[in-house]
Amino acid sequence: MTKVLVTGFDPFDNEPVNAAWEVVRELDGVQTNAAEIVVRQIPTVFGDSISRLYQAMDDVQPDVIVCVGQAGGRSAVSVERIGVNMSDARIPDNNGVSLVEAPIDTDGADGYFSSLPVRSIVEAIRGAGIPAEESWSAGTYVCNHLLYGLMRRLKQSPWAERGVTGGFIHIPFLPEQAARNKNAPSLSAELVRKAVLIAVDTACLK
Ligand code: PCA
Repeated sequence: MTKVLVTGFDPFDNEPVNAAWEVVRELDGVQTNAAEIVVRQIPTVFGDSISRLYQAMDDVQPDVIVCVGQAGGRSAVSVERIGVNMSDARIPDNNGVSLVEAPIDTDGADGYFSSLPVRSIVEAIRGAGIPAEESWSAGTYVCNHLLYGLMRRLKQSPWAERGVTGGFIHIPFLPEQAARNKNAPSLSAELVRKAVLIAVDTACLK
């Protein structure tokens, strides 16, 4: 059975909930056809988000890692292609830190691609009747920061030798959030949870 670490963030930017956490929190301990899921929460904080993820990876020793974040304003489940070596935030993180044009790793590569089967995941989610898309930008806030940190580590020992794969999925607001944010699109937690499970199984079967 493939062990999958799924993460979601705590609320940020004055929202009382984070759609990603509401969706993934209920997946802890769930077994699918292909996977055994362990869920961890990640703080919406530069730096700490990456160290918390690394801690979770060391504890759980997963074969696959799927990080999930909220992208208010997007209308589909967005499977991210790449994390870039730049933090440039419109709003401070949950520790009050604002980063502007700040490299994540001054010696690091410009970007790292997700190693999830992005195209197959998007097709499988759409096949289940849930809107999904490939995305070529995870933004320049904490989600991109985490994706960059994840993929940088998966290139290193022992993760690379073990063939551990990972990547990032952005999700729209929940309906209750869209009700407070004028004209924002939304998807229900149930649908997005189904999409995340499809992503997990598709990643495990590849
Ligand atoms: N979304 C933010 C950070 C935390 C989250 O859920 C982002 O898109 O960067």
